[in-house]
Amino acid sequence: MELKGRVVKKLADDFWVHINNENIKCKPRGTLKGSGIYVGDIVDVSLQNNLYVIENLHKRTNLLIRPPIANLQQLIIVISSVPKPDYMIVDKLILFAYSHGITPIIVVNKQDLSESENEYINFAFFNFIKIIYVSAKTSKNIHQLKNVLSNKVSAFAGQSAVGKSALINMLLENEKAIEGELSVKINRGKNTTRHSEIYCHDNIMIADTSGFTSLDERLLPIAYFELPYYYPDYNKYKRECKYSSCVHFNEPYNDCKIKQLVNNNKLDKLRYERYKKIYKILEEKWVKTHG
Ligand SMILES: Nc1nc2c(ncn2[C@@H]2O[C@H](COP(=O)(O)OP(=O)(O)OP(=O)(O)O)[C@@H](O)[C@H]2O)c(=O)[nH]1
Ligand SMILES: [Mg+2]
Ligand SMILES: [Zn+2]
Repeated sequence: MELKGRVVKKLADDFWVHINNENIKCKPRGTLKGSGIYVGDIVDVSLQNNLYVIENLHKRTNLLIRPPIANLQQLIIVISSVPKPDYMIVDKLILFAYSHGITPIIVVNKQDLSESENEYINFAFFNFIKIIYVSAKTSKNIHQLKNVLSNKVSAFAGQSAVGKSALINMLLENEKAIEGELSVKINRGKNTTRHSEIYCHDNIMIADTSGFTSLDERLLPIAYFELPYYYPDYNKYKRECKYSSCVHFNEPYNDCKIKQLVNNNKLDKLRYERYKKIYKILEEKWVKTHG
């Protein structure tokens, strides 16, 4: 009999597969050894001589290299009023998610703080993305967050001290005593390898992927001229730019609808400035690698 489940933990040649609310320790079948089964992979498992064996690896929807995880579905971008939001990090994380086929969701934490402290929270221009306002301290809207997380594999990302650990601990109901950073760093010379794991509680699956916080735009798998494609708020008006290949950058003002909308405050000026910054970084990277 074959069982289907998700790999939630990997240590050397041992894999733990989540089946029927249990993590079952498995060994890969001979031909799958060393073939790169990742945390997050969907596998078929059979029982042979009292040993669980991974028989088959299902096709992935995506694979992240750093941190190593397969089939991630949602990226929960946490922000708060204290520390003040860094919208460049938010934009880069959104871009990271879209460019890997992952759905980004913004969670604004610390809603228990007074309004005056929330003055830096302004997502008026982020109407293309789901935004949930919560408090890990008072549990406000946590059920809403749980709904969004249910039956999906999600990872949390965002600046330090916004409350990622506080939220995760609450969601997993302290099933695991997760202290501080979820990730364990294994130092091997110069390279830091991150160990990944998926924590399951009820139907919530949270990947330990704190590597996202120090997101490096050089890891973005996109060419500079593809950048506008990953801005749903710009894509909406794409047909209104004079040229279909418009990247809303060096084109004349009169030919670019996005520039006009930014100028008329219909699109966020600051997000557009950040767009241009990211564009330049990606362009420099392109020139370096393509001559
Ligand atoms: N007022 C308030 N404080 C919170 C809330 N959630 C977390 N905090 C506090 O914010 C601080 C940082 O929370 P953490 O959960 O450690 O933040 P983090 O995002 O995991 O930070 P890193 O692990 O450094 O990336 C702690 O002192 C928490 O007690 C909240 O909803 N309201
Ligand atoms: Mg933390
Ligand atoms: Zn344009």
